[in-house]
Amino acid sequence: MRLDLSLYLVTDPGLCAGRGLVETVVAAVRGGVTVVQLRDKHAADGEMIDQARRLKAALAGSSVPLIINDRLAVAVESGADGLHIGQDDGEVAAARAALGERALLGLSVQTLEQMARLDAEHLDYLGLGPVFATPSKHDHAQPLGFAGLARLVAASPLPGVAIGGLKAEHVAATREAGAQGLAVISAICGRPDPEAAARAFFAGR
Ligand code: TZP
Ligand code: MG
Repeated sequence: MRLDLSLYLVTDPGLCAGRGLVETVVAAVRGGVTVVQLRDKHAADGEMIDQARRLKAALAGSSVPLIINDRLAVAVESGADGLHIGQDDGEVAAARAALGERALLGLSVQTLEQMARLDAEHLDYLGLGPVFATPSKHDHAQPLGFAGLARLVAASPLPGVAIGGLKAEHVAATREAGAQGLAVISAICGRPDPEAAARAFFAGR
């Protein structure tokens, strides 16, 4: 599947709960979201597989890939388009071997040290952040700011999507830092109108 990182929505069970996960995602995609990541730190695998299948069905006919956070077994079982893992979520090569060549595989990178020992051969893109401190991830690393983001992008052999406290007003600065797009939770999921919230990211382009 073609990967357009322009606006990457990461779901959150708390923030999306109000109007329902599928409804929120469908609205956000109408507003221009180009990638959806299903992220739920606490759901059982079975529940997440079920959610992934419902999301995959809702996204059928769109060109928006569905990526699973952390859980390789869920990505494989659910028929999702890919997996996103962190630095402590196992070996990139093992994930690639289990997923196959066609799946999308992303990795979170927070530091230049992590960038230096990247297994880029097996990866499609990187998540770079957090740009700002955010309540949406409790254990996040030291914020990079846009200068730190630019340093990571400059050292990266792969396309990067920036994450962490990003809002529509940060599109220009994120692009200037060299990232291909913005990944967000609360700027879309936590909004009363996720479609309009997504659309706002394209307002100045
Ligand atoms: N990884 C780094 S920051 C973050 C994740 C999953 C949370 C981003 O959420 P928000 O609400 O867009 O700041
Ligand atoms: Mg993880």
